[in-house]
Amino acid sequence: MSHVAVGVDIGGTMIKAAIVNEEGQILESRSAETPGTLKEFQSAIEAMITELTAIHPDVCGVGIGSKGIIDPSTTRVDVLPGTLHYLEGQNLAGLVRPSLPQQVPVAADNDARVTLVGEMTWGVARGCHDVIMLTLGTGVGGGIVVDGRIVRGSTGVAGHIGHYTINPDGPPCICGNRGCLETYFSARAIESEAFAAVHRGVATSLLCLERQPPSCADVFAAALGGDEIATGIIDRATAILSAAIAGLVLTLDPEFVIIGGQISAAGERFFEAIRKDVAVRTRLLLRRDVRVVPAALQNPSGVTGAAALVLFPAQYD
Ligand code: BMX
Ligand code: ZN
Repeated sequence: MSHVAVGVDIGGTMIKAAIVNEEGQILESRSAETPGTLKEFQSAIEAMITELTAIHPDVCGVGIGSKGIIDPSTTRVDVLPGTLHYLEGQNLAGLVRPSLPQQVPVAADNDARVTLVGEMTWGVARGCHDVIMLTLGTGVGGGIVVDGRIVRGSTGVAGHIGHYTINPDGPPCICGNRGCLETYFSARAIESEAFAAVHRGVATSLLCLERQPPSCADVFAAALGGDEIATGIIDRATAILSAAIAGLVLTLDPEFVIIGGQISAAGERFFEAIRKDVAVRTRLLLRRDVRVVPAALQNPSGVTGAAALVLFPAQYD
């Protein structure tokens, strides 16, 4: 009989939990807006896991992907600036264990890294040796595979592509740096640009939206509808993203690049713009056009990868 596990994805906007089987299928799922306090977080995660394990009490464990720097050996959140700062110093295993029906293993790692684990287990990265993954969401997450193994670095921080310095004098970032990639391309960065345009009263369809300030999805939709301001915001952000990807490609020479996260649903026009710019920037040295592909496991891809941490522990320790 196929084992099942609980996969949990702790993101900047939503927290999600699901029962996932060994085929990577989601059997049950729950989600909630990311709470603002530890107490609210604890009750939200407890409610989700209690509901899911009431339906599937035979779970073999819980895997957790979270923003920030997570110590997989203890599940401690070592660093987590921004809206989830209250989790810093917490052991994620300790937060979920009270809701579990029996003593089962609890594993945790950075959310982008576990999303890549999902792609290595059931998605486009199966059997790959050298791959870069970016998760384009509230922030920009990263995961890197070199010689078939996930790169963690000397203290587990490796892969934080979102904090690659794009412009030394750029906007301040939650990580304490300035001009990080995610201050130019991420849902928050795109929404900040849209808010600024609306705030200045610029002629754009974004002004007429009922929901203010516009969401990242609203900006992409307005660009698709031909709105010049929205198109400019998306094109400028995408040009910076693809330049950063070109730098990563020449640094790591991956077989291909995977793009996941909520923004990857922006469609073929978005991917084509990235592929073209990355090719122009890297073709001479690389002598090939590196493939840039969407993640196979669509949202909530983070929960399936998280579940893989406990469904197939031997592969990712
Ligand atoms: C941030 C960083 C990463 C996280 C990524 C995606 C921090 C420093 N978060 O770059 O750890 O993987 O965002 O976050 O706290 P998400 O909100 O898009 O899931
Ligand atoms: Zn940063």
